[in-house]
Amino acid sequence: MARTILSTLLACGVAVSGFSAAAYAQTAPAAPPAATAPMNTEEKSAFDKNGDGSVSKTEFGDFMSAAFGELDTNKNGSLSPKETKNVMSPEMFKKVDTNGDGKISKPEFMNQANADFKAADKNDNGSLQ
Ligand SMILES: [Ca+2]
Ligand SMILES: [Ca+2]
Ligand SMILES: [Ca+2]
Repeated sequence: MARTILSTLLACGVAVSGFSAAAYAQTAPAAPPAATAPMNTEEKSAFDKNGDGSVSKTEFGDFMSAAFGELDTNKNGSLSPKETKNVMSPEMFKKVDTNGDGKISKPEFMNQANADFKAADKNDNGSLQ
């Protein structure tokens, strides 16, 4: 089963501000990919900054943007396979690196984030409940 960046980030508990160790619970092999399952409260609170109980595309984008910054440990504006080894398989890296230059740029990362959001937004209303 293809895992999304979202589910992988959640599974690995990327140290984005506000993100809690609760995400580590998701590493159990039986856990469904987060993008296809309703988010639990802990997951949602990491995204839902305005606390209205749903995750808007803006909130999701802000989270993923912050995640990119966290992952880019050498702050050169792109992600190397080394920087993403904890959250992405080599296959996923290749998929996200759409121009195949061996680095994930922020636009490439955000494109994938948008695709993940769309996939999770089953009823297409622009927010995740
Ligand atoms: Ca919200
Ligand atoms: Ca980097
Ligand atoms: Ca690239």
